[in-house]
Amino acid sequence: MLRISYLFVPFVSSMLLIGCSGGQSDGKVQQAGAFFLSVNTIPNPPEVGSSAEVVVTIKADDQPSSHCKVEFRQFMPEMEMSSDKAVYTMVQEGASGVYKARGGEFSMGGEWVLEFSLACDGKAQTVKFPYSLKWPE
Ligand SMILES: [Cu+2]
Repeated sequence: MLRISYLFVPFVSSMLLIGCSGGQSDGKVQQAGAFFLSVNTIPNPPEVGSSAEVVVTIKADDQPSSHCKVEFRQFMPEMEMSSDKAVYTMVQEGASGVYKARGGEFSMGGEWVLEFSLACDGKAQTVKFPYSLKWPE
């Protein structure tokens, strides 16, 4: 009995680890000065051939930052595309610190960047989140 539970413990903890890293890839977090941006896309990851709804949650000192102006661009860093310059203005739900916008089509598989520009305290900052998208099978 003792032996069985001994074997069982590593199994359970590796399951927890898998669950944990899965959760992390759902929402990427980066810091810009005092602000923490957590980004999600629906679908996650975005799919080639369609657009995605982009949701960013901004916090400072663990509190929602509801006074930001947020927009983003999406582009492939390795090539120039006509869609590079499109800017999507994000709209906040109430004072939640959660900002949303639907971007443009992810027209190709490969490396993409979602580049957020946020102005929360007068000073504008940009943060880049990389996405590696697979061509559909
Ligand atoms: Cu491309």
